[in-house]
Amino acid sequence: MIPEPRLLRPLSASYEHARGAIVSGPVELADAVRVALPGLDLLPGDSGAVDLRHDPALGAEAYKLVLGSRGVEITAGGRAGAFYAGQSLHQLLPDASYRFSADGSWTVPGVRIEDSPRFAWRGLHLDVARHFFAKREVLRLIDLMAVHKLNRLHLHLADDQGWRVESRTYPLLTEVSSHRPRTVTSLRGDPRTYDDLPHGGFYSLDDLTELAAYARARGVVIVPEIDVPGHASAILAAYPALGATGERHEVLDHWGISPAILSPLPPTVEFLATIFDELVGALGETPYVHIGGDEVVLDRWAASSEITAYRDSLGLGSMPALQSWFLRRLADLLAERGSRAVVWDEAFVSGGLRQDTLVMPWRGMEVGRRAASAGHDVVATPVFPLYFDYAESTSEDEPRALGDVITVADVAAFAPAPDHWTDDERSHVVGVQAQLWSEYIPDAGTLDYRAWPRACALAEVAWRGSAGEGFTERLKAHLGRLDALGVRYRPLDGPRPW
Ligand code: TNX
Repeated sequence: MIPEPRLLRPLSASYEHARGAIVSGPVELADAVRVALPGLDLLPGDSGAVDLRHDPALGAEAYKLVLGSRGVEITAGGRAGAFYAGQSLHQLLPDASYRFSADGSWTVPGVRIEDSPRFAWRGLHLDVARHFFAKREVLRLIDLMAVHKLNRLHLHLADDQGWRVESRTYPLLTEVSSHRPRTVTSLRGDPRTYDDLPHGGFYSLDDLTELAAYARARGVVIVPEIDVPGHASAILAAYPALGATGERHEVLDHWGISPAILSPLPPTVEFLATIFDELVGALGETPYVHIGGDEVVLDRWAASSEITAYRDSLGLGSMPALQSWFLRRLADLLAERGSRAVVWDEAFVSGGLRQDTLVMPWRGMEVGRRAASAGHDVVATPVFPLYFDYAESTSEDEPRALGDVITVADVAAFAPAPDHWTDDERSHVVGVQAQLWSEYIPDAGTLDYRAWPRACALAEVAWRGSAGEGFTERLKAHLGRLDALGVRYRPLDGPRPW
């Protein structure tokens, strides 16, 4: 199984799974099991092959599962635990159970499982700004995350190259900023572009509502990101007055760090407050909102007399201090809306964050350790080995990617909360997340190829804390499930299967 359960004991009796098996127990838990096994026509009923019980003493994501001649007994701490018990049951059935044509009658060896996750945050980040992914592609990614007991989908909704969500208050964000033109002639064929073609797309607020509900039913929380105050060219193509200079920018047609930056003045804060209202309104309960804070070029703040005067009026001594003040202001607004802010690590380094802000150390775990020892919760996100936009080998047959190599084995060897940290530092590591930046992920096929099977290793580390015994062998067997699911993963020995 991937991820491997904490405790798994074979039993001598076997379990016979029949088509149309009845699931009984508390309605919400039974529903979760049925959602976890979508192709198998499980039916609700008073007593039957799969029997569920709620045990509040278990954690919400914890479960016990016994498969034997009396059927399946599941004890779950909550809906998520029941869902994960269903996923584990699914993995105990043959690979064919993942096909829509599954006929649903099998005999499998009995087993007893007791399971719960090591980390609360088991995430994948998807950059829908550089290349847009259609709603149905995101729904499918949620399905695949659920199979692997991953539970946070971080959607990077805004960057220099595109704004990807409807705003009813600021309609130009989609009219102007959700698409970018063909690359300008001087950059055609430059490695800072992908294919020089026009590109666009966005989710309506109703799409977000649908995504959030679909995700929630599968234990996945959507974490929206609006990256500010840098990475803001797309916003400034629509509403230039929100920028430091007031000048109009273009939606960028190439990658890299742009000097475009939002102003920290009150109109920008009001704009973002409205965007947060719309996001939280559409997503429903939104425990986390990511506000970026990475790769900010502060030159244009320093060059603005209005911004300098504003900084002085706040009694702040430097532009980095003003940036911290700005991000803290946004985190306060989010707190009023019931959400915690999440930031990339530069925002921690410039100081002044709210204590409850989560930090994502992308530049390496040393800065993550500093954030943890300063009392911030940390989600491990270092480039190596968690940037899944990077290639898996130097073969010329790999699809075009960023330079470095990150293998499945690198991911499996990763320790999110290293042994040499203090207990206090380790206790602040709430999870681990891989990043799918999409400069070089232009479509759903390449997304599959970059994500899988590296995300299987991520799931193993996120669920268990470290890869369990026999991971490589279990992964080889697990690929049969991905085949049945139609995932265009990267084969272990090399570039591409199709
Ligand atoms: C750095 S990680 C970025 C992204 C790029 C990525 C490419 C981070 C917060 N910023 O804007 O897409 O590298 O790997």
